[in-house]
Amino acid sequence: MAWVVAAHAAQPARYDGDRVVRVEVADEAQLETILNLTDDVWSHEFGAPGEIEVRLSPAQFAALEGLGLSYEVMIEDVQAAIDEQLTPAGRGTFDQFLRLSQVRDHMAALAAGRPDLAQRINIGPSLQNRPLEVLRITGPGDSSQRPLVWLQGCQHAREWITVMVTLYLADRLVNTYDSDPGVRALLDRAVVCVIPVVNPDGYEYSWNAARLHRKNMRNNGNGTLGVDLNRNWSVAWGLSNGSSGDPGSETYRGPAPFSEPETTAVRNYLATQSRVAAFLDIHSFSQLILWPWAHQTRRSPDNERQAEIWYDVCREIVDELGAYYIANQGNQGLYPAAGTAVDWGYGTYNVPAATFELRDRGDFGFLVPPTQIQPNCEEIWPGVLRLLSETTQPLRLRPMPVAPAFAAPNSTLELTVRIRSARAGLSVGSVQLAYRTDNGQPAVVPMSPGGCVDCWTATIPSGPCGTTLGLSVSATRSDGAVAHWPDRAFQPELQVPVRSATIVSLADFNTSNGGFAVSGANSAGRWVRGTPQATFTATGQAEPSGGYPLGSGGACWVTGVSTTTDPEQSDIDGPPTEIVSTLYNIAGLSDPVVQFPYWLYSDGNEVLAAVSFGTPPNPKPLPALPALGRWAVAQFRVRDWVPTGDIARFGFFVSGYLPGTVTEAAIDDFALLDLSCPPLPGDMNCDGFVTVSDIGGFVLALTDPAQYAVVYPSCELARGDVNGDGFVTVADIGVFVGLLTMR
Ligand code: 0X9
Ligand code: ZN
Repeated sequence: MAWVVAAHAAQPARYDGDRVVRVEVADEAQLETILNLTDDVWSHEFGAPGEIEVRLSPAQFAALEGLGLSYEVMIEDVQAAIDEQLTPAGRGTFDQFLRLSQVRDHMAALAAGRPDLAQRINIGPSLQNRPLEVLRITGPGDSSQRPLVWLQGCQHAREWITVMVTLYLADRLVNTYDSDPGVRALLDRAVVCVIPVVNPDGYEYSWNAARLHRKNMRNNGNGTLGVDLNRNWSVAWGLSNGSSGDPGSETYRGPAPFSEPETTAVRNYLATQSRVAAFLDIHSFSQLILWPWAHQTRRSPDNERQAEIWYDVCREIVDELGAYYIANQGNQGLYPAAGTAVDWGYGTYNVPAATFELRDRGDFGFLVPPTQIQPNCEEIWPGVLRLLSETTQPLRLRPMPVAPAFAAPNSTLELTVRIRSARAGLSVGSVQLAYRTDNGQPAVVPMSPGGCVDCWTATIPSGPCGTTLGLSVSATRSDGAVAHWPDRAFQPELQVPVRSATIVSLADFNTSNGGFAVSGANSAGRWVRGTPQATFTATGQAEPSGGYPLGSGGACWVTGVSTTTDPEQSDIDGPPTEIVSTLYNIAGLSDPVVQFPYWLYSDGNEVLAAVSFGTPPNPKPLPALPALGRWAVAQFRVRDWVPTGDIARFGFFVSGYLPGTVTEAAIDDFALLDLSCPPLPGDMNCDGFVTVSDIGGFVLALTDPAQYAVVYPSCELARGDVNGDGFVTVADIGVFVGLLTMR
């Protein structure tokens, strides 16, 4: 390998004429041939048949050409791309890649500028005796008991963008504390520790000697250099499926867990902290969010919780092209990796943990140009805020199954929230729902246990059409800890429009597929349209007894119709099975909502995830739907998910890997609704009420309809037809006066 030699040379290794090539391989033999050609593999997912991205020297490239495989050149000249990386895109801090010394200077400046918020801590040294510097960021006061979120970048030397994004997160937290009340509230209750460069020796080496160096700088004694720090952590360390015992390998795990000072320093520092609340390990590239386990396909016992949080984080992160990152359990989203930081963070602290893979999707790979630094920083920021919000409250509150998208006018709204806490201690009266109409005075009602496990529920009046209900829940644990939903740091209340819903389209799946089609390779338990056949496990009902509503529901989409009473017989076993809708045109709708009853049963922490697509191929993940083991109705306000564009597409994904567990899902009565308020007779100025302020409009409607249209451009003249005879005439006066005096 060129860079091993370069370690001892004065000049940096050069990659003139090297290419990064995406090769199509039809079988294992062809894959093997490519892997024998080079061990610098750039792609994160590869297998045969499929594609693999590799870096090839001119000689290796010539050899490839001799093989007759089809390929696509991603980077024409690796050295030119490297040179491009060194050309700043502008004069700002985040318009260029910073050297280690500049990163340290910037951290020092942040700490010096705001000693009340940021503290620089050396948790090192590294193997070559460089300080491992952490910025510990938190609001004034005693922070020793605050939940701590760990953000680390650059375990892998060549992943330069991770240094910049991680530094940016620290910078923005410190610099917006004064101006952003959300950031202030967060930092007043939590500690954020940021370490932009876990592998400073390797990072320096990638600047000085070998741009594409990955590992640390351990001299392995046999002429090879470096341990892969992300295979050196203790959880699942040493597995040969996902790490290597060969010192020459790019995934060499080292001689023992925590053999390296860099991983050891992180472990030792966190061991001194009272409450680790989340762990984020930032890498590049591929635009992925991967939660544990990385080392095995088997879901972790907390898979549902991890999925909930990381889908939420993922939804906040949208790149310039409008594309979302993809969130997945690590081993399914990528190859297996053993001894990783993410598995250690989760395995040790039992908290939300993830590997981020930042930009890009493979055009430049590790060599993303400086013009992408700033956008990458900005797109990650809201995701990290969301992570901080969800992991630093003492209790986790979540609407069930999802937040209501609307409330029917002059009716009632039932709200259910699930509240989970590390400790018990919620009693009746300790959970309260505050609600108000528009900006009126809030009323407070106690919520009572019910609806689902750990759930609390309350029913409130909705109010007149056209108004907005503001909802918020507070829960006080017996030890005094208080948590709010929504998180007060960001949003004082959930805004629910009070509107009438009209059905734009409804697919009941009784006689047709309703525009949905199956895709994906799953064999057992694939989606199928049919009439479910109840099955039961020891803990609940796996497959529903029929479509929704029970009794007269007919057929629906279900993940395999059982033909026996064995719950294992037609459940999902394997990778996700997927149904995707036809395209829906939502252009003319004022406030589209999708609504569907779903069934999800799991005894193995599986989740049902739905995605909506704007204009394909930019899927935005919807919240993970909770597995309730019964029919429940979910609604989504489409404009929350597809903010612009006329075309939407919806999909349902569900998977069930865990051996010996049962996972079943069903979808029925998929409806597209539109929200509006029918015109209120006599409400001539469209303020939602009939009052004396409507008299002017009413008179105008009678005497000068054309002028009425000018003065009230968004109101309908027909509102003046209060007697309902189809015309606005003097015959309406009596009824109008009656409406006024009634109020
Ligand atoms: O292999 C790694 O260490 C990470 N990818 S990278 O290209 N940045 O090296 C991924 C670690 C997490 N892996 C899985 N979840 N499978
Ligand atoms: Zn990496």
